[in-house]
Amino acid sequence: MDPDWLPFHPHPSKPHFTPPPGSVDTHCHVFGPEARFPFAPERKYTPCDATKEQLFALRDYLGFERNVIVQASCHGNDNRALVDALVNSQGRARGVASVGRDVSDAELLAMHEAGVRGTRFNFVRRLVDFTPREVLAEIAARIAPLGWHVVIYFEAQDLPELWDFFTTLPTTVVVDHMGRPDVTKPVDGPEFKLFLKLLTEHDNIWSKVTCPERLSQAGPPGYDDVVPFARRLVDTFPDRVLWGTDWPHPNLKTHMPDDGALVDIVPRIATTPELQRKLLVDNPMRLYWSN
Ligand code: 0GY
Repeated sequence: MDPDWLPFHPHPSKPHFTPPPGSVDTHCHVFGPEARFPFAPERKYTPCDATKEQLFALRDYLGFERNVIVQASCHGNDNRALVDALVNSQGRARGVASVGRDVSDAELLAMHEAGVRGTRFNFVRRLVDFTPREVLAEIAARIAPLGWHVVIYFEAQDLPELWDFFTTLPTTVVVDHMGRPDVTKPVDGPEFKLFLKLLTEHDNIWSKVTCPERLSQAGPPGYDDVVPFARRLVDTFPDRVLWGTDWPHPNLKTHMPDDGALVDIVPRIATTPELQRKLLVDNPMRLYWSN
């Protein structure tokens, strides 16, 4: 693993908040194990192993029932570790894969069988090499008939340039980590307003209200500066938001979050039992377990 790699928290606290029955952690990853599922040669970082067994143990410990495992860039378009986790989850995990234009229809179908329901387009330059938009559009058109959606990962300053591409995608579109806002700017400022406008004008676009530990300047345990951004999204678009831990938290440089403390942020961003149920159960079940 990279010399400055921060491994995930070895002993997270037990959350005070009890997730409603059937809760889904919709953003988490598996890494390797490298000896069985080597990392991709084109990767931009080399993490520690983070296995399916460790992920499922954390799921149970935190009081969740299901996972959505998102292909991480360190595995490139090699989805074997992801698929292995899905098929060994007793139906309790779905996946978001990463595919290239060379993927065959048979491979897509096999991934669907295993539990994949989406593909991820990553626009964060430190994580992936550039893929031309027409290639991504071609992939989106191929996965749409399967009922899959597209997960997009980008940074807030790039939204204006990416807007036309995102708004012409033919599927449901899920934005990772609230479009990575700069939370030192006001929640009512022009940058986050543009992101709210994206969801207001396009009802096929959803947002994950994830990663306070990645976005915060205030830091743990409360990540107070991120809460208003997530809360605004949950209040405004209660049927199009998802929550996840982001375990095992790749590429954090300052600290490793306590996953139990992350769960305790949920009632601060989804402030009623109804909003909590939509965020943790109804929305993910509709998107990942209905086909
Ligand atoms: C995340 C965030 C990051 C990494 C990846 O695919 C990835 O490698 O998504 C990041 O470094 O911001 O969602 O896990």
